[in-house]
Amino acid sequence: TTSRIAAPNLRSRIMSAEDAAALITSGSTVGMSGFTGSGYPKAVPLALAARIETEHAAGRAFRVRVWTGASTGPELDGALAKADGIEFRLPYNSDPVAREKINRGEMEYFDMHLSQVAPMAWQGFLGPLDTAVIEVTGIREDGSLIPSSSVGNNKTWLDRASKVILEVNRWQNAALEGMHDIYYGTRLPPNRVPIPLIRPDDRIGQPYLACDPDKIVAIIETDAPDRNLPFAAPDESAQAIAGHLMEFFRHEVAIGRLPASLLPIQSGVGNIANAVLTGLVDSPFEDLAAYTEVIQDGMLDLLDAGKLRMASATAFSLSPEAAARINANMGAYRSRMILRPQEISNHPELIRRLGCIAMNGLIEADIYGNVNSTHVMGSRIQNGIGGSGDFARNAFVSIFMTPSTAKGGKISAIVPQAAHVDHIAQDVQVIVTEQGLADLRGLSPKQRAKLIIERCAHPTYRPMLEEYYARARAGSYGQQSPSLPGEALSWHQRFIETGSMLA
Ligand code: 0RQ
Repeated sequence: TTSRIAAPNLRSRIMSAEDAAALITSGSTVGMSGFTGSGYPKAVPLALAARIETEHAAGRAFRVRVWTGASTGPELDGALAKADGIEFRLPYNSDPVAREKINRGEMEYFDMHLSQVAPMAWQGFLGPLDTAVIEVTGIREDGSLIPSSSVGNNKTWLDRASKVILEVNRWQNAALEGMHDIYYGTRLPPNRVPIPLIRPDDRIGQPYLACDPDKIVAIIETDAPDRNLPFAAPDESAQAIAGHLMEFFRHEVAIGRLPASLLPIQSGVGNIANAVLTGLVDSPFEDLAAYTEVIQDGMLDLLDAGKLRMASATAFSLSPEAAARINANMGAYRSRMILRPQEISNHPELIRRLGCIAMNGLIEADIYGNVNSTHVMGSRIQNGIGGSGDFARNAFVSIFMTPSTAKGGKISAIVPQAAHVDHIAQDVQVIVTEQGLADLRGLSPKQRAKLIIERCAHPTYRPMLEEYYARARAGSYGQQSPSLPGEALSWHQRFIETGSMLA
Protein backbone atom coordinates (compact mmCIF):
# COMPACT_ATOMS: atom_id res chain seq x y z
CA THR A 1 0.00 0.00 0.00
CA THR A 2 1.13 3.54 -0.74
CA SER A 3 -1.48 5.19 1.47
CA ARG A 4 1.12 7.04 3.54
CA ILE A 5 2.36 8.89 0.45
CA ALA A 6 -0.41 11.25 -0.55
CA ALA A 7 1.61 13.50 -2.87
CA PRO A 8 0.93 12.09 -6.35
CA ASN A 9 4.00 13.66 -7.96
CA LEU A 10 6.31 11.90 -5.49
CA ARG A 11 5.09 8.34 -6.03
CA SER A 12 7.47 7.87 -8.93
CA ARG A 13 10.43 8.24 -6.57
CA ILE A 14 9.53 5.12 -4.58
CA MET A 15 12.34 2.57 -4.86
CA SER A 16 14.16 -0.14 -2.91
CA ALA A 17 16.54 0.67 -0.05
CA GLU A 18 19.37 -0.85 -2.14
CA ASP A 19 18.70 1.51 -5.05
CA ALA A 20 18.53 4.45 -2.66
CA ALA A 21 21.78 3.46 -0.92
CA ALA A 22 23.46 3.38 -4.34
CA LEU A 23 22.86 7.14 -4.54
CA ILE A 24 25.18 7.77 -1.58
CA THR A 25 28.83 8.20 -2.53
CA SER A 26 31.98 7.36 -0.58
CA GLY A 27 33.37 10.31 1.36
CA SER A 28 30.06 12.13 1.40
CA THR A 29 28.31 13.50 4.46
CA VAL A 30 24.95 11.97 5.32
CA GLY A 31 22.57 13.63 7.77
CA MET A 32 20.26 11.00 9.20
CA SER A 33 17.19 11.28 11.38
CA GLY A 34 17.14 9.61 14.78
CA PHE A 35 17.27 10.57 18.42
CA THR A 36 17.79 7.79 20.96
CA GLY A 37 16.23 4.68 19.45
CA SER A 38 13.43 6.67 17.83
CA GLY A 39 12.68 7.86 14.33
CA TYR A 40 15.95 6.76 12.74
CA PRO A 41 15.94 5.36 9.17
CA LYS A 42 15.85 1.57 9.31
CA ALA A 43 16.33 0.38 5.72
CA VAL A 44 18.77 2.67 3.87
CA PRO A 45 21.55 2.51 6.52
CA LEU A 46 21.38 -1.32 6.45
CA ALA A 47 21.50 -1.34 2.66
CA LEU A 48 24.37 1.14 2.74
CA ALA A 49 26.26 -1.04 5.24
CA ALA A 50 25.80 -4.06 2.93
CA ARG A 51 27.06 -2.03 -0.02
CA ILE A 52 30.09 -0.85 1.98
CA GLU A 53 30.91 -4.44 2.93
CA THR A 54 30.78 -5.46 -0.73
CA GLU A 55 33.04 -2.55 -1.69
CA HIS A 56 35.52 -3.38 1.07
CA ALA A 57 35.54 -7.06 0.07
CA ALA A 58 36.47 -5.93 -3.44
CA GLY A 59 39.34 -3.92 -1.99
CA ARG A 60 37.74 -0.53 -2.53
CA ALA A 61 37.63 2.18 0.14
CA PHE A 62 34.15 3.35 1.11
CA ARG A 63 33.28 5.36 4.21
CA VAL A 64 30.83 8.15 4.93
CA ARG A 65 30.52 10.95 7.45
CA VAL A 66 27.39 10.53 9.59
CA TRP A 67 25.45 13.27 11.36
CA THR A 68 22.28 12.52 13.33
CA GLY A 69 20.12 13.97 16.08
CA ALA A 70 21.65 11.91 18.87
CA SER A 71 22.05 8.15 19.32
CA THR A 72 20.17 5.84 16.93
CA GLY A 73 19.54 2.11 16.64
CA PRO A 74 21.61 -0.94 15.74
CA GLU A 75 20.39 -0.79 12.12
CA LEU A 76 22.14 2.56 11.74
CA ASP A 77 25.17 3.11 13.98
CA GLY A 78 25.65 -0.58 14.74
CA ALA A 79 25.49 -1.79 11.13
CA LEU A 80 27.56 1.04 9.65
CA ALA A 81 30.23 0.80 12.36
CA LYS A 82 30.41 -2.98 11.97
CA ALA A 83 30.99 -2.50 8.23
CA ASP A 84 33.75 0.00 9.11
CA GLY A 85 31.73 2.48 7.09
CA ILE A 86 31.85 5.55 9.33
CA GLU A 87 34.80 7.89 8.89
CA PHE A 88 33.44 10.64 11.13
CA ARG A 89 30.46 10.81 13.46
CA LEU A 90 28.60 13.57 15.32
CA PRO A 91 26.98 14.56 17.72
CA TYR A 92 26.22 11.64 20.12
CA ASN A 93 26.68 7.89 20.12
CA SER A 94 25.63 5.14 22.49
CA ASP A 95 26.02 2.19 20.15
CA PRO A 96 28.45 -0.38 21.59
CA VAL A 97 30.04 -1.35 18.23
CA ALA A 98 30.64 2.30 17.29
CA ARG A 99 31.88 3.04 20.82
CA GLU A 100 34.45 0.25 20.51
CA LYS A 101 35.69 1.59 17.16
CA ILE A 102 35.96 5.12 18.51
CA ASN A 103 37.92 3.91 21.53
CA ARG A 104 40.27 1.90 19.30
CA GLY A 105 40.99 5.08 17.35
CA GLU A 106 39.36 3.78 14.16
CA MET A 107 36.57 6.32 13.90
CA GLU A 108 36.60 10.09 14.44
CA TYR A 109 33.89 11.32 16.79
CA PHE A 110 32.90 14.94 17.46
CA ASP A 111 30.84 14.81 20.64
CA MET A 112 28.99 18.12 20.98
CA HIS A 113 26.20 20.01 22.75
CA LEU A 114 23.00 18.85 21.05
CA SER A 115 21.52 22.37 20.89
CA GLN A 116 24.50 23.55 18.85
CA VAL A 117 24.38 21.02 16.03
CA ALA A 118 21.81 22.78 13.83
CA PRO A 119 23.19 26.31 14.36
CA MET A 120 26.72 25.09 13.60
CA ALA A 121 25.51 23.37 10.45
CA TRP A 122 23.82 26.60 9.34
CA GLN A 123 26.88 28.65 10.20
CA GLY A 124 28.85 26.42 7.84
CA PHE A 125 31.23 25.25 10.58
CA LEU A 126 30.65 21.56 9.87
CA GLY A 127 31.11 21.51 6.10
CA PRO A 128 28.54 20.72 3.41
CA LEU A 129 25.76 18.17 3.82
CA ASP A 130 25.34 15.95 0.77
CA THR A 131 22.42 13.67 1.58
CA ALA A 132 19.65 13.66 4.18
CA VAL A 133 18.08 10.29 5.07
CA ILE A 134 14.99 11.01 7.11
CA GLU A 135 12.27 8.75 8.53
CA VAL A 136 8.78 10.24 8.39
CA THR A 137 5.33 8.99 9.30
CA GLY A 138 3.81 10.11 6.02
CA ILE A 139 3.92 12.52 3.08
CA ARG A 140 0.92 14.82 2.70
CA GLU A 141 -0.71 15.75 -0.56
CA ASP A 142 1.06 19.13 -0.63
CA GLY A 143 4.42 17.41 -0.14
CA SER A 144 4.86 18.43 3.49
CA LEU A 145 6.14 15.69 5.78
CA ILE A 146 4.53 14.23 8.91
CA PRO A 147 7.44 13.81 11.35
CA SER A 148 8.16 10.53 13.09
CA SER A 149 8.82 9.61 16.74
CA SER A 150 11.76 12.01 16.93
CA VAL A 151 12.39 15.42 15.39
CA GLY A 152 16.08 15.93 16.23
CA ASN A 153 17.88 17.84 13.46
CA ASN A 154 15.54 16.77 10.65
CA LYS A 155 14.43 20.27 9.75
CA THR A 156 18.02 21.37 9.32
CA TRP A 157 19.11 18.25 7.40
CA LEU A 158 16.15 18.63 5.01
CA ASP A 159 16.92 22.32 4.45
CA ARG A 160 20.70 21.96 4.10
CA ALA A 161 21.17 18.70 2.17
CA SER A 162 21.67 18.68 -1.60
CA LYS A 163 19.53 15.56 -1.94
CA VAL A 164 16.95 13.92 0.26
CA ILE A 165 16.02 10.27 0.80
CA LEU A 166 12.81 9.64 2.76
CA GLU A 167 11.83 6.50 4.62
CA VAL A 168 8.07 6.43 5.13
CA ASN A 169 7.57 4.06 8.06
CA ARG A 170 4.11 2.50 8.31
CA TRP A 171 4.94 1.16 11.77
CA GLN A 172 4.83 4.70 13.14
CA ASN A 173 1.43 5.64 14.44
CA ALA A 174 -0.59 7.77 12.00
CA ALA A 175 -1.97 9.58 15.05
CA LEU A 176 1.45 11.18 15.57
CA GLU A 177 0.20 13.77 13.09
CA GLY A 178 -0.34 17.03 14.91
CA MET A 179 1.95 16.29 17.87
CA HIS A 180 4.99 18.09 16.46
CA ASP A 181 5.89 21.76 16.58
CA ILE A 182 8.50 22.66 13.97
CA TYR A 183 9.81 26.18 14.45
CA TYR A 184 11.01 27.93 11.30
CA GLY A 185 12.00 31.23 12.94
CA THR A 186 15.68 30.55 13.68
CA ARG A 187 18.19 32.91 12.05
CA LEU A 188 21.91 33.43 11.99
CA PRO A 189 23.49 36.38 13.80
CA PRO A 190 23.16 39.34 13.47
CA ASN A 191 19.54 38.63 12.50
CA ARG A 192 18.44 36.51 15.46
CA VAL A 193 15.23 37.39 17.28
CA PRO A 194 13.84 36.08 20.59
CA ILE A 195 12.22 32.65 20.37
CA PRO A 196 8.58 33.28 21.31
CA LEU A 197 8.13 30.41 23.75
CA ILE A 198 7.28 31.36 27.31
CA ARG A 199 5.56 28.21 28.61
CA PRO A 200 6.49 24.57 27.93
CA ASP A 201 3.01 24.16 26.37
CA ASP A 202 3.46 26.86 23.76
CA ARG A 203 3.28 25.90 20.10
CA ILE A 204 5.36 28.35 18.08
CA GLY A 205 5.72 26.57 14.73
CA GLN A 206 3.87 24.17 12.47
CA PRO A 207 3.11 20.44 12.73
CA TYR A 208 4.89 19.51 9.48
CA LEU A 209 8.37 19.52 8.02
CA ALA A 210 8.84 21.32 4.73
CA CYS A 211 10.99 19.88 1.97
CA ASP A 212 11.80 21.07 -1.53
CA PRO A 213 10.27 18.25 -3.67
CA ASP A 214 12.98 18.66 -6.33
CA LYS A 215 15.59 17.49 -3.83
CA ILE A 216 13.80 14.21 -3.06
CA VAL A 217 15.73 11.53 -4.95
CA ALA A 218 14.25 8.44 -3.30
CA ILE A 219 11.37 7.30 -1.15
CA ILE A 220 11.46 3.95 0.64
CA GLU A 221 8.50 2.40 2.39
CA THR A 222 9.28 0.58 5.61
CA ASP A 223 7.36 -1.15 8.36
CA ALA A 224 9.85 -1.59 11.19
CA PRO A 225 9.71 -0.76 14.89
CA ASP A 226 11.82 1.76 16.77
CA ARG A 227 14.28 -0.03 18.97
CA ASN A 228 14.92 1.27 22.45
CA LEU A 229 16.33 -0.86 25.23
CA PRO A 230 14.02 -1.63 28.13
CA PHE A 231 14.81 0.18 31.38
CA ALA A 232 15.98 -1.82 34.38
CA ALA A 233 13.53 -1.85 37.29
CA PRO A 234 14.83 0.72 39.80
CA ASP A 235 17.25 -1.03 42.18
CA GLU A 236 17.86 -0.04 45.82
CA SER A 237 20.46 2.52 44.87
CA ALA A 238 18.23 4.22 42.28
CA GLN A 239 15.37 4.28 44.77
CA ALA A 240 17.58 5.86 47.43
CA ILE A 241 18.69 8.55 44.95
CA ALA A 242 15.06 9.24 44.04
CA GLY A 243 14.20 9.42 47.76
CA HIS A 244 16.91 12.02 48.49
CA LEU A 245 15.72 14.09 45.56
CA MET A 246 12.06 14.01 46.63
CA GLU A 247 13.14 15.19 50.09
CA PHE A 248 15.14 18.01 48.46
CA PHE A 249 12.15 19.11 46.36
CA ARG A 250 9.81 19.01 49.38
CA HIS A 251 12.27 21.19 51.29
CA GLU A 252 12.66 23.68 48.45
CA VAL A 253 8.86 23.98 48.13
CA ALA A 254 8.45 24.31 51.91
CA ILE A 255 10.85 27.27 52.11
CA GLY A 256 9.40 28.90 49.00
CA ARG A 257 12.29 28.44 46.58
CA LEU A 258 10.24 26.22 44.24
CA PRO A 259 6.51 26.42 43.45
CA ALA A 260 4.33 23.49 44.57
CA SER A 261 4.16 22.20 41.01
CA LEU A 262 7.97 22.57 40.79
CA LEU A 263 9.40 24.00 37.56
CA PRO A 264 9.65 22.28 34.16
CA ILE A 265 11.69 19.14 34.66
CA GLN A 266 14.44 17.83 32.41
CA SER A 267 15.51 14.29 32.93
CA GLY A 268 18.58 12.75 31.34
CA VAL A 269 19.13 9.32 29.88
CA GLY A 270 19.66 6.13 31.82
CA ASN A 271 18.15 4.01 34.52
CA ILE A 272 18.68 6.41 37.42
CA ALA A 273 16.95 9.28 35.62
CA ASN A 274 14.04 6.97 34.85
CA ALA A 275 13.86 5.84 38.49
CA VAL A 276 13.62 9.45 39.67
CA LEU A 277 10.65 10.02 37.38
CA THR A 278 9.02 6.91 38.82
CA GLY A 279 9.70 8.41 42.28
CA LEU A 280 7.70 11.49 41.32
CA VAL A 281 4.62 9.31 40.71
CA ASP A 282 4.32 8.71 44.47
CA SER A 283 5.30 12.25 45.42
CA PRO A 284 3.02 15.05 46.63
CA PHE A 285 3.83 17.20 43.57
CA GLU A 286 0.98 17.80 41.13
CA ASP A 287 0.47 19.58 37.86
CA LEU A 288 4.06 19.07 36.76
CA ALA A 289 5.41 19.96 33.33
CA ALA A 290 8.46 18.64 31.51
CA TYR A 291 10.69 20.62 29.19
CA THR A 292 13.21 18.02 28.27
CA GLU A 293 14.95 16.10 25.53
CA VAL A 294 13.35 12.69 25.62
CA ILE A 295 10.07 11.28 26.86
CA GLN A 296 10.99 8.03 28.59
CA ASP A 297 8.93 5.39 30.41
CA GLY A 298 8.89 7.31 33.69
CA MET A 299 7.34 10.34 31.95
CA LEU A 300 4.58 8.15 30.60
CA ASP A 301 3.91 6.82 34.10
CA LEU A 302 3.67 10.41 35.34
CA LEU A 303 1.26 11.33 32.54
CA ASP A 304 -0.88 8.26 33.24
CA ALA A 305 -0.92 9.03 36.97
CA GLY A 306 -2.22 12.51 36.18
CA LYS A 307 0.83 14.06 37.85
CA LEU A 308 2.36 15.43 34.68
CA ARG A 309 0.29 18.04 32.88
CA MET A 310 2.32 17.95 29.68
CA ALA A 311 5.72 17.06 28.27
CA SER A 312 7.78 18.86 25.65
CA ALA A 313 10.75 17.02 24.12
CA THR A 314 12.43 16.21 20.84
CA ALA A 315 11.96 12.42 20.90
CA PHE A 316 10.46 9.40 22.52
CA SER A 317 12.82 7.05 24.30
CA LEU A 318 10.46 4.29 25.29
CA SER A 319 10.88 0.63 26.12
CA PRO A 320 8.98 -1.70 23.74
CA GLU A 321 6.29 -2.11 26.42
CA ALA A 322 5.84 1.66 26.85
CA ALA A 323 5.91 2.19 23.07
CA ALA A 324 3.03 -0.28 22.76
CA ARG A 325 1.16 1.55 25.51
CA ILE A 326 1.55 4.92 23.84
CA ASN A 327 0.70 3.53 20.40
CA ALA A 328 -2.54 2.06 21.72
CA ASN A 329 -3.64 5.51 22.88
CA MET A 330 -1.72 8.04 20.79
CA GLY A 331 -4.75 10.23 20.15
CA ALA A 332 -5.15 10.88 23.88
CA TYR A 333 -1.44 11.54 24.51
CA ARG A 334 -1.14 13.86 21.52
CA SER A 335 -2.74 16.81 23.31
CA ARG A 336 -0.31 16.50 26.21
CA MET A 337 2.95 16.07 24.33
CA ILE A 338 4.93 18.25 21.95
CA LEU A 339 7.95 17.10 19.92
CA ARG A 340 10.23 19.92 18.73
CA PRO A 341 13.54 20.29 16.88
CA GLN A 342 16.42 19.64 19.29
CA GLU A 343 17.77 23.16 18.89
CA ILE A 344 14.47 24.29 20.50
CA SER A 345 14.00 21.49 23.06
CA ASN A 346 17.56 22.16 24.27
CA HIS A 347 17.79 25.89 23.63
CA PRO A 348 19.78 27.75 26.33
CA GLU A 349 17.53 30.83 25.97
CA LEU A 350 14.41 28.75 26.66
CA ILE A 351 15.91 26.61 29.43
CA ARG A 352 17.01 29.76 31.25
CA ARG A 353 13.65 31.49 30.70
CA LEU A 354 11.56 28.52 31.84
CA GLY A 355 13.83 27.76 34.82
CA CYS A 356 14.18 24.05 34.17
CA ILE A 357 15.13 21.59 36.88
CA ALA A 358 17.94 19.66 35.18
CA MET A 359 18.62 16.10 36.34
CA ASN A 360 21.43 14.25 34.63
CA GLY A 361 23.64 11.24 35.21
CA LEU A 362 27.40 11.34 35.60
CA ILE A 363 30.42 9.08 35.35
CA GLU A 364 32.41 10.78 38.09
CA ALA A 365 32.47 13.99 40.08
CA ASP A 366 35.45 15.36 41.94
CA ILE A 367 35.45 16.76 45.46
CA TYR A 368 34.91 20.27 44.09
CA GLY A 369 31.92 19.24 42.01
CA ASN A 370 33.43 19.20 38.53
CA VAL A 371 31.56 16.52 36.59
CA ASN A 372 32.78 14.02 34.01
CA SER A 373 29.81 12.73 31.98
CA THR A 374 31.67 11.20 29.10
CA HIS A 375 35.17 9.73 29.50
CA VAL A 376 35.91 6.63 31.61
CA MET A 377 39.41 7.01 33.16
CA GLY A 378 39.67 10.28 31.24
CA SER A 379 40.12 8.72 27.82
CA ARG A 380 37.50 6.10 26.92
CA ILE A 381 34.28 7.65 25.64
CA GLN A 382 31.08 6.19 27.10
CA ASN A 383 28.37 8.09 25.17
CA GLY A 384 28.81 11.84 24.85
CA ILE A 385 27.80 15.08 26.54
CA GLY A 386 24.42 14.95 24.77
CA GLY A 387 22.06 17.58 26.09
CA SER A 388 23.45 17.58 29.61
CA GLY A 389 25.52 20.72 29.01
CA ASP A 390 22.65 22.59 27.36
CA PHE A 391 20.52 22.00 30.45
CA ALA A 392 23.09 22.04 33.27
CA ARG A 393 24.51 25.49 32.54
CA ASN A 394 21.15 27.15 31.99
CA ALA A 395 18.91 25.40 34.51
CA PHE A 396 17.18 26.93 37.53
CA VAL A 397 18.88 24.21 39.51
CA SER A 398 21.34 21.76 37.99
CA ILE A 399 21.32 18.32 39.62
CA PHE A 400 23.67 15.42 38.86
CA MET A 401 22.99 11.93 40.16
CA THR A 402 24.91 8.66 40.29
CA PRO A 403 25.52 5.58 42.37
CA SER A 404 28.56 6.34 44.57
CA THR A 405 30.54 3.46 43.05
CA ALA A 406 30.77 1.68 39.69
CA LYS A 407 31.99 -1.73 38.55
CA GLY A 408 31.01 -3.59 41.71
CA GLY A 409 32.70 -1.06 44.01
CA LYS A 410 36.07 -1.08 42.25
CA ILE A 411 35.54 2.50 41.09
CA SER A 412 34.54 5.49 43.19
CA ALA A 413 32.26 7.96 41.43
CA ILE A 414 33.64 10.65 43.75
CA VAL A 415 37.33 11.19 43.05
CA PRO A 416 40.07 13.67 44.08
CA GLN A 417 40.08 15.14 40.57
CA ALA A 418 37.86 14.35 37.60
CA ALA A 419 39.92 12.77 34.82
CA HIS A 420 37.89 14.73 32.25
CA VAL A 421 35.52 17.63 32.82
CA ASP A 422 32.27 18.20 30.94
CA HIS A 423 30.52 20.33 33.56
CA ILE A 424 32.58 22.78 35.56
CA ALA A 425 31.77 23.24 39.23
CA GLN A 426 29.74 26.40 38.46
CA ASP A 427 27.30 24.32 36.39
CA VAL A 428 26.85 21.67 39.08
CA GLN A 429 24.66 22.76 41.96
CA VAL A 430 23.44 19.53 43.51
CA ILE A 431 25.06 16.08 43.55
CA VAL A 432 23.07 13.05 44.69
CA THR A 433 24.21 9.49 45.32
CA GLU A 434 22.49 6.70 47.23
CA GLN A 435 24.51 7.94 50.25
CA GLY A 436 22.96 11.38 50.26
CA LEU A 437 22.53 14.77 48.63
CA ALA A 438 24.97 17.69 48.60
CA ASP A 439 23.41 21.10 47.94
CA LEU A 440 26.41 23.08 46.75
CA ARG A 441 24.71 26.37 45.96
CA GLY A 442 26.47 29.35 47.47
CA LEU A 443 29.43 27.34 48.75
CA SER A 444 33.14 27.95 48.17
CA PRO A 445 35.30 25.12 46.78
CA LYS A 446 36.56 24.05 50.24
CA GLN A 447 33.01 24.05 51.62
CA ARG A 448 31.87 22.02 48.61
CA ALA A 449 34.65 19.47 49.10
CA LYS A 450 33.70 18.88 52.71
CA LEU A 451 30.02 18.38 51.86
CA ILE A 452 30.56 16.17 48.80
CA ILE A 453 32.91 13.83 50.70
CA GLU A 454 30.56 13.71 53.70
CA ARG A 455 27.25 13.31 51.86
CA CYS A 456 28.01 11.60 48.55
CA ALA A 457 31.09 9.37 48.83
CA HIS A 458 30.76 5.66 49.54
CA PRO A 459 31.88 4.70 53.09
CA THR A 460 34.70 2.60 51.61
CA TYR A 461 36.16 5.58 49.77
CA ARG A 462 35.22 8.35 52.21
CA PRO A 463 38.27 7.94 54.50
CA MET A 464 40.56 7.86 51.44
CA LEU A 465 39.07 11.13 50.20
CA GLU A 466 39.28 12.73 53.66
CA GLU A 467 42.89 11.70 53.90
CA TYR A 468 43.72 13.08 50.44
CA TYR A 469 41.91 16.31 51.16
CA ALA A 470 43.68 16.82 54.49
CA ARG A 471 47.06 16.37 52.82
CA ALA A 472 46.00 18.71 50.01
CA ARG A 473 45.08 21.35 52.61
CA ALA A 474 48.52 20.94 54.14
CA GLY A 475 50.62 20.80 51.00
CA SER A 476 48.75 22.62 48.22
CA TYR A 477 50.34 25.38 46.17
CA GLY A 478 47.19 27.47 46.76
CA GLN A 479 44.30 27.26 49.19
CA GLN A 480 41.32 28.22 46.99
CA SER A 481 40.87 24.68 45.59
CA PRO A 482 43.55 22.64 47.35
CA SER A 483 45.07 19.89 45.22
CA LEU A 484 48.15 17.75 44.85
CA PRO A 485 48.69 17.53 41.08
CA GLY A 486 51.14 14.64 41.43
CA GLU A 487 48.53 12.34 42.93
CA ALA A 488 45.15 13.83 42.01
CA LEU A 489 44.72 11.25 39.23
CA SER A 490 46.50 8.40 41.04
CA TRP A 491 43.19 6.62 41.73
CA HIS A 492 42.58 6.38 37.99
CA GLN A 493 46.13 5.22 37.37
CA ARG A 494 45.70 2.55 40.05
CA PHE A 495 42.50 1.33 38.41
CA ILE A 496 44.20 1.12 35.01
CA GLU A 497 47.09 -0.86 36.53
CA THR A 498 45.26 -3.09 39.04
CA GLY A 499 41.57 -3.06 38.06
CA SER A 500 40.57 -1.25 41.23
CA MET A 501 40.77 2.24 42.73
CA LEU A 502 41.18 0.65 46.17
CA ALA A 503 44.73 0.69 47.48
O1 0RQ B 1 28.64 0.68 32.03
O2 0RQ B 1 26.91 -0.82 31.21
O3 0RQ B 1 29.33 -1.30 30.80
O4 0RQ B 1 28.39 -1.50 33.12
O5 0RQ B 1 28.71 3.64 32.58
O6 0RQ B 1 26.23 3.69 33.89
O7 0RQ B 1 25.35 3.52 36.21
O8 0RQ B 1 24.03 2.49 34.27
O9 0RQ B 1 24.23 4.99 34.64
O10 0RQ B 1 22.70 4.77 32.61
O11 0RQ B 1 22.65 6.73 34.23
O12 0RQ B 1 24.56 6.43 32.62
C1 0RQ B 1 26.88 9.33 32.55
C2 0RQ B 1 26.89 7.30 31.11
C3 0RQ B 1 25.43 7.39 33.15
C4 0RQ B 1 24.84 8.80 31.17
C5 0RQ B 1 26.03 8.20 31.98
C6 0RQ B 1 29.56 2.93 33.48
C7 0RQ B 1 28.68 1.89 34.09
C8 0RQ B 1 27.86 1.46 32.90
C9 0RQ B 1 26.29 3.44 32.53
P1 0RQ B 1 28.29 -0.86 31.77
P2 0RQ B 1 24.91 3.56 34.78
P3 0RQ B 1 23.40 5.71 33.50
C10 0RQ B 1 20.32 14.39 28.14
C11 0RQ B 1 21.31 13.98 29.13
C12 0RQ B 1 25.73 11.98 29.21
C13 0RQ B 1 24.60 12.43 28.34
C14 0RQ B 1 23.51 13.09 29.13
C15 0RQ B 1 25.30 9.68 30.02
C16 0RQ B 1 27.64 2.79 32.18
O13 0RQ B 1 24.05 9.55 32.03
O14 0RQ B 1 25.64 9.19 28.96
O15 0RQ B 1 23.62 13.37 30.31
N1 0RQ B 1 25.31 11.02 30.21
N2 0RQ B 1 22.42 13.36 28.47
O16 0RQ B 1 29.44 0.84 34.65
C17 0RQ B 1 33.66 3.64 34.89
C18 0RQ B 1 32.76 5.24 36.33
C19 0RQ B 1 31.48 4.92 35.81
C20 0RQ B 1 31.40 3.95 34.82
C21 0RQ B 1 29.39 4.71 35.23
N3 0RQ B 1 32.93 6.16 37.28
N4 0RQ B 1 33.81 4.58 35.83
N5 0RQ B 1 32.49 3.30 34.35
N6 0RQ B 1 30.10 3.84 34.49
N7 0RQ B 1 30.22 5.37 36.06
C22 0RQ B 1 19.75 13.20 27.35
C23 0RQ B 1 20.46 12.96 26.02
O17 0RQ B 1 21.48 13.48 25.75
C24 0RQ B 1 19.82 11.99 25.05
